[in-house]
Amino acid sequence: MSQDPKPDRRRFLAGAGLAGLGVAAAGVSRVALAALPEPAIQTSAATAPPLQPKSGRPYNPVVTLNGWTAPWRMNQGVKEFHLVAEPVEREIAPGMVARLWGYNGQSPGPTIEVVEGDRVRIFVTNRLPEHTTIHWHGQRLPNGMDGVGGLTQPQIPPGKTFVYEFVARRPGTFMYHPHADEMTQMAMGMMGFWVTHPREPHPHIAAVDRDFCFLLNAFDIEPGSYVPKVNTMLDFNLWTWNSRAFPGIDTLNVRKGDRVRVRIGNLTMTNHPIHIHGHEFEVTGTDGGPTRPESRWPEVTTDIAVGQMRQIEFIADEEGDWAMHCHKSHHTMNAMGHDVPTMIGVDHRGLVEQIQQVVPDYMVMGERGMADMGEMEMPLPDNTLPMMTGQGPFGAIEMGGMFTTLKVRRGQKPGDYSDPGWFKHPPGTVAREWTGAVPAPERHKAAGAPSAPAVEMTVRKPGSHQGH
Ligand SMILES: [Cu+2]
Repeated sequence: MSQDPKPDRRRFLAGAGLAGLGVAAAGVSRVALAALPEPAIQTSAATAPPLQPKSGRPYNPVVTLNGWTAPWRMNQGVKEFHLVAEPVEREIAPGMVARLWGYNGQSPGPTIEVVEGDRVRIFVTNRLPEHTTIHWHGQRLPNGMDGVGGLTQPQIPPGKTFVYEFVARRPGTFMYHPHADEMTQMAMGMMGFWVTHPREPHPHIAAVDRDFCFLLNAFDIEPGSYVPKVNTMLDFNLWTWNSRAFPGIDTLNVRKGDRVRVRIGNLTMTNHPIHIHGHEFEVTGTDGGPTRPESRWPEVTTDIAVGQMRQIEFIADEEGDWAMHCHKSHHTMNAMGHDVPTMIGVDHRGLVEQIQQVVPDYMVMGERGMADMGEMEMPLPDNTLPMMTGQGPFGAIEMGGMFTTLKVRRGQKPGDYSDPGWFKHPPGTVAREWTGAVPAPERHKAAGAPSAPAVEMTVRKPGSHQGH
């Protein structure tokens, strides 16, 4: 993990404000007072360590998976942020870079963390080729600050800076995204996370040891290209957490016994059942705020619908490397041609390489199923991720997309978010091959057959499938 916010040298002067701020305190230049907060720019897709608050009310900061928290400045009691909407380059996973739109150098933009009751002022500079706005999803605020272009404000033209200002009235988990040419701008990756921490201990908000957050998003980027197709409605080929796909998503590294909170927001166009192995969790918060304790129940998968936020919490009391993923299996794969025929039972050795010389993104299922694809190094077009990939301590993990690992370790120090490596299983606790006798199944004897004939399958599934 490394935090690498490079302060941008470019300064923005509020021209109209210069005269009005003439009554500066001695020793503070008028220019300094009039200048907007310098926008911090992030160039790295690594998970930044939590940003401990140096000013304003204290709180326990979150960790944004493959993201970071925006720094702020206090200006006469107001927390000031500066977001710059601009084209960015985002590494989706090692081996693939996407040309997206985002904020302050990355997609998603930085997480904004404030405390209940804070007055927040956000300068938004538009460096996109078209107008934009920011909608503060889920917040209680004056109607004119809601960021719906045409309805509650004029859109922010290219090159201009607008100011939003409101009090963060209720604690909880929020998101921000444009409400201007929304389909295009969200398909291009414009979004960010917002956390409002409680001002004082809240009966429905537990103190936690680790507090993670990320957004669910999705892109349709043709193999070999860099820019998302913005008109795709459902058939995306890159299912991402904070614009990262497995094996590019960082692991959630926790100490055994930690109370862990994970905040997830969904800005894709479909639902995602998020599943954690080895532990039960409770949904402790939704879009509307913290849930009442008597309304909670234990579960291992929670569905997060479009535009929703969920806060889940659990005690990480089982050591190991636990899978954490979307349970739609098409969402744990990377760019796949959706119109590939099923080829189980068909011998097509050597054919793929030949066809790919003519049709670069041609892919087929393996003849014995899909698992072959997790192991073999298929010839791929440039800037494309393998459909199923990742190496674990026991071989190919055969995943992509919305998949990562929750790593629970006894020895993980409080505040240490670094990757502890693979889990070392105690002797005798790993599934192993049975080497004793294997009796024939009873049902074959009952039917009078000595053994069942080997099943030969030749399947061809025509047509493309939409809507997953
Ligand atoms: Cu999903």
